[in-house]
Amino acid sequence: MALLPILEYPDPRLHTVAKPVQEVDDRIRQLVTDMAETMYDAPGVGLAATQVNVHERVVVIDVSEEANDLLVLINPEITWYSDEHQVFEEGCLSVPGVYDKVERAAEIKVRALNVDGEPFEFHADGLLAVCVQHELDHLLGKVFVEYLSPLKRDRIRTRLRKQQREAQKQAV
Ligand code: GNR
Ligand code: NI
Repeated sequence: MALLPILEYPDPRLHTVAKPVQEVDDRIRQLVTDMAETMYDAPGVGLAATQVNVHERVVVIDVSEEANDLLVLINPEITWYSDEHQVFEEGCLSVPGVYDKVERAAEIKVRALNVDGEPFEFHADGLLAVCVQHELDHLLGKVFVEYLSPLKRDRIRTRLRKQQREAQKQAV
């Protein structure tokens, strides 16, 4: 078990495009275990491998109230998007302290592999649909602030850079 460090915007590694997992083996299962521990510790409702600097298509999600219903998505694909959209106030563990509205499909269908390498499919709406789309964006190297205006994004970038400099000074 290990907590993994989370990359923070505007780290350029967050824009890496993840590769498909070739084989769901013990290495991937260990990554899933560590990612789940990191997500619950944060705490967050999702985490993409990209955020822990592993550029393979692995996601963990838990949107349950009790944080006891782990969903593991390996090589996930969204196979259907509803025409209807919803606006949701999003946050991201890689963009600490920033929350803003993002419009996405209200419902989706998802296909993925589980930790045994078996394919499964599900339908998602509400927070789960938001979260799956947010995490799959991470795997494509996209962070939610890229949906905001260039002005907002610039301000966020400047603010986070300053925060990171201050934190670095504290650490020395
Ligand atoms: O913990 C998280 N909460 C959240 C809230 C609204 C929309 C998306 C999210 S995902 C985020 C965790 C995270 O950064 N995942 O990549
Ligand atoms: Ni995120």
